[in-house]
Amino acid sequence: MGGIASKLSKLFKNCPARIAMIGLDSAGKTTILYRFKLNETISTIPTIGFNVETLTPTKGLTLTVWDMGGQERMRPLWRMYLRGTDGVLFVVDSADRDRIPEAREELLRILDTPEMKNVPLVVIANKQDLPGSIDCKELGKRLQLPQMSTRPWVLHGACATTGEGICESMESLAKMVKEYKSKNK
Ligand SMILES: Nc1nc2c(ncn2[C@@H]2O[C@H](COP(=O)(O)OP(=O)(O)O)[C@@H](O)[C@H]2O)c(=O)[nH]1
Ligand SMILES: [Mg+2]
Repeated sequence: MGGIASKLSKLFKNCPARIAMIGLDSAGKTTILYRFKLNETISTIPTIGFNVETLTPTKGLTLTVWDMGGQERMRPLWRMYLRGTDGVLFVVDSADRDRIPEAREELLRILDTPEMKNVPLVVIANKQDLPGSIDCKELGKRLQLPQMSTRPWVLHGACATTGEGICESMESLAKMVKEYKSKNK
């Protein structure tokens, strides 16, 4: 099968990248990480009310991962972790309709910082397998993605439990990060 792990090493071989992987709790972030078949243990930096995982699924690719939501006072900390970010992976539970507005708010809050200006965004519309999940196009609208003027963004439907859509998301991410870095550095 080859799998996502070997794909990742190819994608990011000549493109070292620092990626922030974020989303509300239960969106599916840990499940996606599991698909990368990480051998190393995830290092968690515990701060009261704010757990950040920093991991390297493959040489050159650094992921910082945390659950967002209801942590306005943690904002200075996010900003510290966001410094030097080359791309954002935003994971959404497409079936959790009630929390889409909250997800949108948190996303906009993150992107609306000087550190994140024009940093490319890949949205993973996760849990597409669940009945009643919102389709990609509608989710994009609800997250107000079309309103982003200068930021490159893309949205992929996915199912983290089967792995569907995860490869595609990482391919887009690698491509966009490459473009971003060639323009900005
Ligand atoms: N049906 C379905 N369940 C999923 C999917 N992705 C994750 N889950 C489940 O959603 C729950 C939360 O996932 P988790 O990865 O822990 O979310 P996190 O809080 O963002 O790390 C777990 O029970 C997962 O098994 C998916 O694509 N489809
Ligand atoms: Mg998790």
